[in-house]
Amino acid sequence: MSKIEQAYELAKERYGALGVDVDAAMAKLAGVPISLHCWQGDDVIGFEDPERGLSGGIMATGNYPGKARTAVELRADLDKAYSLIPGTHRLNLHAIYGDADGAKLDRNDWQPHHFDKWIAWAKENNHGIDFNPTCFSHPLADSGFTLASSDKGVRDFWIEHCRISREIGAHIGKQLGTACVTNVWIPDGYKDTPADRTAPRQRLLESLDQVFAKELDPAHNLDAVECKLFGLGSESYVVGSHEFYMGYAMSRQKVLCLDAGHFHPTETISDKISSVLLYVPELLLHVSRGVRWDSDHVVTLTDELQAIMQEIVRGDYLSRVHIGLDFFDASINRVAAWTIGTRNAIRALLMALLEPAAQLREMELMGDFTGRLALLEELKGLPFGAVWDYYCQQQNVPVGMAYLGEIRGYEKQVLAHR
Ligand code: RNT
Ligand code: ZN
Repeated sequence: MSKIEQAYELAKERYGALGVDVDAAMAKLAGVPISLHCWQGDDVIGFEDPERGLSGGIMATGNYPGKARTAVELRADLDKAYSLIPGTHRLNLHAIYGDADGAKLDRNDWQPHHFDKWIAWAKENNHGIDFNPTCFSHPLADSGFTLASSDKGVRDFWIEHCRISREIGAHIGKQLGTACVTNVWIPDGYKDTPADRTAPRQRLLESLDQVFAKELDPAHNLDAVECKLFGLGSESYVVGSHEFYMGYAMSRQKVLCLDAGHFHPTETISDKISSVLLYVPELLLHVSRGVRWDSDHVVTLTDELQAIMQEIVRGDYLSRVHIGLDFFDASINRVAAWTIGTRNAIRALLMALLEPAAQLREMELMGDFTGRLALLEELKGLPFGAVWDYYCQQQNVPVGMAYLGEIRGYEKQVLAHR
């Protein structure tokens, strides 16, 4: 027996004594896909025009060498990341990442067939795909407004883009046999105090109703909407606030997207999950990490990450929550950023699956809050790492820091030559 197996056997005994079935937890974990966001691979630039900088109140800082410049490079980088992450996972694509064989297309030129290479690649590797209209980084978004613009021409342009994006999503979902979650996020907002908070929200509501007017088969495409508190340059007012989209998703029965970095700094999304799922059919999570003004740091194993995964598991919501990631760090190796962030999300999910749920619930119902506190704290010291290592080995991915050696090799052989 290897050291990893020995440690695993001992860990299994410890968890077993609490009534936790470790093998069942790992089997369940293996069935949960995480949607990796393509945009970590090139700092949210896309393939329309590399000269067109990132706008929309989001920003990637750093100039670590080796970012992907083409769809072929991006897929190669993703393949590398997926090979270091246990399990089978999805890809979250933005519209600006269509693959038109290098031809320059503008925003509303993208059609479903421009994503066929992504679809073929996904089929080969068993990845589902999710999608996003790109309502930023474009001259018609320079005013800071898209779907909520006071200019009808601008509004119509973005309505059309969002409509096509849903069709692309449905095309992808149909081809892959797994529904594509198409998530609408827009940057619209004001830097300084608005005189009218109402009109832009009324316009956004009308635009969204137009975007979603055509019914699409939910087996192919699921519509999601994402709120935000503020962005760079939209510090005072964001049209698509939490209340706006919560109301929208509830009244239209859409998927609500909660981004962990889009709320007040001390506000957490973990506590929202069980509330909103009483009223919306499904959730999309953008698992991220806010640090001061930035909402998109690489996901680390924080208390909040663990709380999010605990909520999903404790509430038995795995079938109603789509777990996606959303961070972009251009100051470190981008393949490492994906790998570290995704492995952390999966680690936190495994920790949640290893909870002695029945016992904790029982204590709570009996009013034994002392016991609940004691057990929750004891769990933090259990040999969780031994189970994680064994899971990685079982899934044929590097155990522990060994993934970093692989990334360093890839950097030398591939990234350094870009
Ligand atoms: C921006 C939103 C949104 C984006 C992506 C690139 O604050 O979080 O999800 O990060 O669309
Ligand atoms: Zn997001």
